[in-house]
Amino acid sequence: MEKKIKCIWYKDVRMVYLDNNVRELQEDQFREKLERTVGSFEDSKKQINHALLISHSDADGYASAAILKYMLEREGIPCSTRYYNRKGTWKQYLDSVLPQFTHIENLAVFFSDIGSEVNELGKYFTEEKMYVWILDHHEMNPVVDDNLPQNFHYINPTVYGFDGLKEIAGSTLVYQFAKKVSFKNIKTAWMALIGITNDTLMNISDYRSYNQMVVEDARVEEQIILHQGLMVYGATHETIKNALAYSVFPFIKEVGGNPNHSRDILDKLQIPFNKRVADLEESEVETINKRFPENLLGQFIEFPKKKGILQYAFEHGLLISQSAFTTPHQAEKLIGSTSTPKISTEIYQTYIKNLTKNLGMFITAPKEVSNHVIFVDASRRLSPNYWSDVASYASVNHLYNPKKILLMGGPDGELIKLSVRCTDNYPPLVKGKGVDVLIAKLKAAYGGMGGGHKLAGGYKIAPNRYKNLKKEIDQYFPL
Ligand SMILES: [Mn+2]
Repeated sequence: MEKKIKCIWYKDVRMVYLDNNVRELQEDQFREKLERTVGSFEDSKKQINHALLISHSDADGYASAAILKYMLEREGIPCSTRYYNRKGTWKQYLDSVLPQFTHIENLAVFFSDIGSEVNELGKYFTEEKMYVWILDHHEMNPVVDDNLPQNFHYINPTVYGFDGLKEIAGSTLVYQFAKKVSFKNIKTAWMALIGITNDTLMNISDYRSYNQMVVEDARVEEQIILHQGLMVYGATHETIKNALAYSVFPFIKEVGGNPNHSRDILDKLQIPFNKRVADLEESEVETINKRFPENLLGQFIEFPKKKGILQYAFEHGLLISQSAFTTPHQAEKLIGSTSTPKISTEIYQTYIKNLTKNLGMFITAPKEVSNHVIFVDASRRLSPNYWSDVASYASVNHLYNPKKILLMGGPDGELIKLSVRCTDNYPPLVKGKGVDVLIAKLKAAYGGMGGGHKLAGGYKIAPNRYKNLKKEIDQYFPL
C-alpha cells in the first residue's frame, strides 16, 4: 500500500530551523517533570468526580481535548469540554464558565494547548478547591512555583528548550501525558497527528523529537498509512487538477488557485487531470514536481478508516479549525466521524478557495516595510477569519522577505489584532530568537496581550499605541 518515492529534488533549500539552533535542551528535566505531573494525576484521580477540559479552538486544541477525553473516560471520569481562543483576561472567561460546575465536588480542570499564563491562572485558582492541570506548548513567562496553589500543576516543554512547533505540538504533549497514565492510550496517536500537522505546517519528514515519535507510534500501531508522494497539503483528497490549484503548502504561485490553469498544465504534461493525488504513479509525481519551482515532494498521512476530507490528517485538522469558526457544534464530532458531512465539505471548499485566492492577493498587497519588519493591513481586503491563516501560509511558503518579521492584521473590536510571523529562514532563529521575543518586547513597551511560538504568534494592541509602534518598531532589533 505504501508508496516509496525517492526525494531527489530538494529545491526549497531550508535553513536549519532548529537543527542548528544554539540551545540548551534539558530533556531529562522535562521527562522528570512529565513523570511528576502524571504522578499528581495518579494520586488524585480516585477523588475526581468530573473533569472540565478547556482547550484551544483550533485543530491542535480539538485533538488535545479528544485525547484527554479518551484518557479520562477510560479512568471512569466523565468530562465536559470547552474550546476557547483567548480574548480577555482568564478571570473574565473562567468567571463565565466555572459557575456551571461549582456544584460538583472535586472538579478537575484541564487546560490543553492553551493556558501558558501560569501566574495569572495560579492566582485565579488560589481561592478555588479544584485540581488543575495545564498542558501547554506555547512560550511562557517564568513562574514562581512557590506561589502556586497546592493542587495546581503545569507542564510546558518550551521551558526545557523544546520547540513548541517542530518538536512538540500541544496534542503531542497531551498524548505523552495520556500514554504515561496508561499505555492503552497509544490508541490516540492518530488524533495527535491531526493537531501536529496543523500546528507545524511542515513536511512530516521535517518533524523532530516527540512529534516524530507520535508518527512512529501511529504507524507501528497501523492507525495511519504514511505516504511518500505529491505534497499538496490542503488538497490531498482531491483530483490532481484541483490539488495543484488549492494546495496551501506548498502554494503553487503559477497556478494561483485556478484549476483551469492547472488543467492546461497537466494536459501538456500528459497526465490525466482527474486522477486522485494518492493514485499518482511515481513517474507522474516526478514530472509534476519538475514542472514547478516549489518543492512538491513530501509525506502525507492517511487515516485508512476515514473517507473524503477526513481521510488525510492535515485536511482533517484544517476542516476542524474551519468548523470551529462556522459550525462549532460540528467541529468536535469530526474526530469521531468516518465520513465528511455535506455541510463540512461545503465549508471546506469555500475556505480553501478563499485562502488560495488570498495568498495570491498577499503577494501583490501593499506593504509597509521597515528595516526589520513588514506591515500588511489586512482589514481592507480580508475577512478577519482569514488573517491568521493567510499570514501563516504566506510565511511557510516564503511569500515575503524571509529576513524580516511579518505583522499583519487590522482593527478587531476596540483593539488592533496582529498576526506576527517569521519564516524558518529568519536568521535570529539560529540563536533561538523568533517572534515570541518581539511580542514580549512589544508587550513590555506598549502593553496589550499576546504570545505564541517562535515562528508564529499573535498580539493585540490599542490603536493609538499601534501608531507609535509602527514608527518605533526598528528600535526593538536586534532581538
Ligand atoms: Mn498548539
